[in-house]
Amino acid sequence: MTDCILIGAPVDCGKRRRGCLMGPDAYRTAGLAETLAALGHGVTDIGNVAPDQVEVAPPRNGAVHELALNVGWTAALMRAAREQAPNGFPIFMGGDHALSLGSVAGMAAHAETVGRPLFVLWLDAHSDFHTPDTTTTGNLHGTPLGYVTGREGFDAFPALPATVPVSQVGMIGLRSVDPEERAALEDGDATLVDMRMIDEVGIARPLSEFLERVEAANGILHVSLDVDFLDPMVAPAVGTTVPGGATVREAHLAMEMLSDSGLVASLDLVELNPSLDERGRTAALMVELTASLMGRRVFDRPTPRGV
Ligand code: NNH
Ligand code: MN
Ligand code: MN
Ligand code: MN
Repeated sequence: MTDCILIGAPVDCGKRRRGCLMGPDAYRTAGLAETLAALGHGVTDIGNVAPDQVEVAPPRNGAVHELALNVGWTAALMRAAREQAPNGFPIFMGGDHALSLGSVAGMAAHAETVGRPLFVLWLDAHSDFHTPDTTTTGNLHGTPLGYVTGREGFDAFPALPATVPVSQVGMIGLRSVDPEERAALEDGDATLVDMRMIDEVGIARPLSEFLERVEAANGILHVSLDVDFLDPMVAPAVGTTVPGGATVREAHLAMEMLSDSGLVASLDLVELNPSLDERGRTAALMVELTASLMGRRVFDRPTPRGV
């Protein structure tokens, strides 16, 4: 039994297309709390966090969108993560991926407090390794891994209480990496698993190799699940669809293996844009994947309601 703490993070400033602010309520409507409770977990929904009000100097890169609001969210969510992590298993209901500047930075601080290294698993079509200086779109949802690993260019953002070494980051599902991100990733030692590797060897092998490293280091793991990790045919409710993504079973297998590992300490559910969904199917799939991460076995799956 785990004490799940649902944290609403209706961040919608990490890109131009609006709608992710409805994400937390879409997860509530899809029955996230009830699903976790039915698995025997304790569930507390603390409601939605609000961004801090901050003022910042204008960004060097004129393309950057909504810098002050993104900084305000980062400060508020970093604080929420540090406050809630000692009480249970935080689940950040997004909100776009800019929320992870705060959630991951806060979990890194928590990990340091408990004396264990934080590893981060990024399930995403994108590497999100930009900085405010390198982004060409100006969309800060493309920067959280740049921030938490301590790349330069984030001077407007809160100082990191603890950074996550690039060697402790695993990215699985990659199929859209910008040239500046690629150049920076080539200098580092992140674990990079693109869709071709998943096609060739499956998702299980690279994931279990990564989990073995987390375990060997006595680490704890933060999982950041971007809707666009999934193939748009099964998860249409995201602004940045990239064809050729993970299948339903690849995603569930990853979650089942993560559950078995016992290493996961916290989760982000990001980029769900309910205005792009089809009868709630993407929100429902994200809830099902969360259930697999929290221990639901294939054989435990309940008969669907309403049939
Ligand atoms: N790399 C692109 C950018 O920086 C896309 C980022 N978009 C995402 N990331 N959806 O997950 O704008
Ligand atoms: Mn992302
Ligand atoms: Mn993405
Ligand atoms: Mn970009």
